[in-house]
Amino acid sequence: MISAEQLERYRQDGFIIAHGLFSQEEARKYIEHFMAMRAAGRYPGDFEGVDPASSDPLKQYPRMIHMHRWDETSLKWMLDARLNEWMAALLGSEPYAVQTMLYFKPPGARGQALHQDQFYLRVEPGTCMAAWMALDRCDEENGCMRAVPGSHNLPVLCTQPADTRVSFTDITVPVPESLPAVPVLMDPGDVLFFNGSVIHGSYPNTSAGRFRRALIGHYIVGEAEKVAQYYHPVLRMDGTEIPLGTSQGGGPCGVWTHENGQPAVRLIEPAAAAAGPEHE
Ligand SMILES: O=C(O)CCC(=O)C(=O)O
Repeated sequence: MISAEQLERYRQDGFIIAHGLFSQEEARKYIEHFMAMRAAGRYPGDFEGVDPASSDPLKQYPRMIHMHRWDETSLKWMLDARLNEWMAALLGSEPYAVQTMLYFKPPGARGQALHQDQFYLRVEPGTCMAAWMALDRCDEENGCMRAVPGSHNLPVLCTQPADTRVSFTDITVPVPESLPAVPVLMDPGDVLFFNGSVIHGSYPNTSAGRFRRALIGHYIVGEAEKVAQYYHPVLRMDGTEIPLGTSQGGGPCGVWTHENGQPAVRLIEPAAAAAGPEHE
């Protein structure tokens, strides 16, 4: 169960690791399951964000998206009571489940540039929540997650082109030097929870032979009325479907400025900001 200290940490940073929420043995079984599935064939969404003409290691191990729509193991994991209990404690009520993803991140693979999930999910009202479970030990060498503490109350920021030599996605959000994205070190079975405003991403896997596999669920707050089209159908945590509306992209986005010598964010109209893709 989540402690008062962990809740306070989440309130301050916008993210928290539930250490050992799943066992190392469970993580090992998920690795076996998804590696076998990856080897067995192709799935919808495989090559989104990956140039199939390149020699990118991600071409051999593209991430999987929305597996819960066709894989029972993924569906069961997404709705697992342990994830629900943590998110209900962090959010104040049970979330709805909208997405699963499996990142293989083999040695040599690029990372994913810093971004905010709410840019893609467009939850209204409220925000989204990620449950990011490490299947391998994740550290700086194999491109662990990075997150900016305290970014959880920011609005959706305006995006910029990313450096695609180190990121397989092509947009990013800038962060002031005084707000570094800190490495999030995790062991197999640990779950990182973070809300939709938290600026996060990862650098390349520079290890010689270590994968950095992660099983990821995206959820939305229980009071939400709308989410972007790509994330429908929306499921309650008992697996039943709940009809929600569809949100549209656009609207003002934030740019960094300074107030009293501290970084602050000012909202500008979307015409002045770069357009982005419709989903992650
Ligand atoms: O695993 C990563 O490197 C990034 C994952 C991510 O950005 C996400 O789950 O939203």
